[in-house]
Amino acid sequence: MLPEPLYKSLAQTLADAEGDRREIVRLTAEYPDLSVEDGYRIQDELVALKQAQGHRVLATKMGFTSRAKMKQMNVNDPIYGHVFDYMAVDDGVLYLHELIHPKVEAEIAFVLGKDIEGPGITGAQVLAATEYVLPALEIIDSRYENFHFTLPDVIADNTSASRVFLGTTLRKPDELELDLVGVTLSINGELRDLGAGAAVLGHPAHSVAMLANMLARRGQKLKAGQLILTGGITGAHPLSVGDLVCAKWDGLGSIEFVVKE
Ligand code: OOG
Ligand code: MG
Repeated sequence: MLPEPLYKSLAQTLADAEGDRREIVRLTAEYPDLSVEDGYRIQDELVALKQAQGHRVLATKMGFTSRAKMKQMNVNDPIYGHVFDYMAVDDGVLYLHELIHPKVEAEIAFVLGKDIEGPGITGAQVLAATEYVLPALEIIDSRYENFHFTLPDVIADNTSASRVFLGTTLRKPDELELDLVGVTLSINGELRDLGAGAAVLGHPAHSVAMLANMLARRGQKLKAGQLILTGGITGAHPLSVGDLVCAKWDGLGSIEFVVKE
């Protein structure tokens, strides 16, 4: 536990780093005892701060739900965070001057048709409550130097949430075998990464179930209409000016964007 006012001031430090596009040293360098619970308390303050600025939560996101991501970032536990409305990009252009050191990863997103309240939620219950699924490319942009962080740090930093591109192909979950949906991620016509839905906890619906169960521990639930990113199927790939990024999902269409200065 940290002294109460520190949660807010650390959230402000992270928000300032995002606003100033400046890397900071991970919080655990100064507060080595920071716990996962502390991380979520700071994240809560960050959400409150953004909402006070007039921003809205657009989606809830899961992170570190695939082996590819856990291995890449050297962590073992799934985490959740929030994607705000200002993070959605809809003109196919990612501007690097707005960001620090962004990376792209391919995901599958869910939109719920019914509320889901844990604990004890299963993937089958999630699928029964899902209105549709769609593809998403998440842009993560850790506010920490070189993406160096521990689990409490990255939770406090809202799980590196930065931008999102949502696909326009919506499918009912029973129209696809989501675990078998293949995805390819190419940059400048060159295949960079690939995977299948099963990379995410065996099935992306398990990620939503886990989120519902994690939220239940904090007395929260998932609501009808809620958008959820289930976590990177592929690893995350750094971006440079001029890159043309194209990802394709079997049965869920594709998403393309260009990276500009
Ligand atoms: C944290 C974000 C993780 C995912 O899909 O695994 C994440 C990070 O890798 O910086 O969004
Ligand atoms: Mg992600």
